[in-house]
Amino acid sequence: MSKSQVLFERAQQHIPGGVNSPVRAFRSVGGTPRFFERASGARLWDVDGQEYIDYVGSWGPMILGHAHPQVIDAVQHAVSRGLSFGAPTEAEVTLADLLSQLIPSLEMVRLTSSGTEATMSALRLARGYTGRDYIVKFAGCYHGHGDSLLVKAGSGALTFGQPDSAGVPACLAELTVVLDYNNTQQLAETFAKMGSQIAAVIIEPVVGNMNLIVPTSEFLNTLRELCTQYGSVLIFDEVMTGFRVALGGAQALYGITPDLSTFGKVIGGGMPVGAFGGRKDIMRLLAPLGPVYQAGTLSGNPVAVAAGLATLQLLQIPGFYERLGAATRSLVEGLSAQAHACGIAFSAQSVGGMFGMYFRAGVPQDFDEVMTSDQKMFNRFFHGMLAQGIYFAPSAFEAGFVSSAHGEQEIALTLAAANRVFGELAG
Ligand code: KE4
Repeated sequence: MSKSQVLFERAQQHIPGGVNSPVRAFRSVGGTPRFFERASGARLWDVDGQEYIDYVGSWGPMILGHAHPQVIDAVQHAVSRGLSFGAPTEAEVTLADLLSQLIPSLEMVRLTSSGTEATMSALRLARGYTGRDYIVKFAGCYHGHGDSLLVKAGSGALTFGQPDSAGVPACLAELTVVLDYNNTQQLAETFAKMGSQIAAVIIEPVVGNMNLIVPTSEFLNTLRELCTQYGSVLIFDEVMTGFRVALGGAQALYGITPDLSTFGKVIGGGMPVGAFGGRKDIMRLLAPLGPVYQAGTLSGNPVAVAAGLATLQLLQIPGFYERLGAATRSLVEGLSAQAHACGIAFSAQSVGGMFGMYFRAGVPQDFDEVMTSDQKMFNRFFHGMLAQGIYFAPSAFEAGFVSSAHGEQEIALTLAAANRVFGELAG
């Protein structure tokens, strides 16, 4: 037995499913999750000493690659001065100022320790601001595991066919209206019917949790117009897209100004940081200023903030996103070319440093089309690449991530491995 297998058996004694987050369990792809012991740049090493080129990047945070020296230095400096004070520090003010500078819609911002806290807090704030109860989300989008959002959710919930979690009271779930992503007509009809009752619409402006789905500009622009018309709060959940698809996030890429935005992942550089923020007139309702309560023992933690600040500084280097986008495009174009050469129904696309790949002929536009992808072929591809030392997300319903540490060599090695695996799949 491999050390990962031994550890996985042991882990299942006291940790449900042997993992601290379900999607890590390899349940949809089968086999044993790899237990990792170290990482550097674009590479991971598991407990059996196997090396992998990493396209999960801790599900997005590791945009600079693993263990970037400047991030490590910043964390070590912060750690040496104390781990947590539960009191304000200059670093979190600097991070708030920087986020507001890089994302102009963030007139004010509150830090949390996860993306889930950010989205659930943003929803509570929107309900408090509007005095309304209904929220709108889109099937296949995942916004963390807050009760109101575990309705037709994506990511791990979709992976395990549990888009609606047990334990969420029906009286709460019924306040979450679920629509179809990119269905502009359905959106307009829903607002015509109940717009004055909708507190907020929360959306992944580029979806990464039902694999990658790109919005149509008509859909996003109509959403913005309808929220403005009916006084509903438009929340861009940029936990994944923030600083991933562009320095200004998806809102910069598509030229849409949301009322609130949520962040996570990249802004912590691999450490636990989330954030939500936006219009001052809404954010002013937050305690201690206003009646909407929200809190967190480790919110703004100085060590986590140090990692985030060091990461965000490096992302501002001129040309960073051009290079990241080019590397990601070369990956998806190479994968598509090789699959097609082997006669495999395959498509792929990328937005900035995130990508989607689908075992279906065309790129999907919505949830229903994603579901027509050949999941069995994906699973065979996943394991074939894993055996070749290439680590993709262990789910057909997740996006992939490239870092600035993925150079020409890493892409070439990945495409060479894919050439072999596609050949086996076609054989
Ligand atoms: P966290 O609570 O996991 O930090 O963030 C929740 C969240 C919110 N919004 C979006 C758009 C997200 O993608 C996420 C979390 N993403 C998943 C990956 N698809 C995290 C991986 C996991 O659940 O283990």
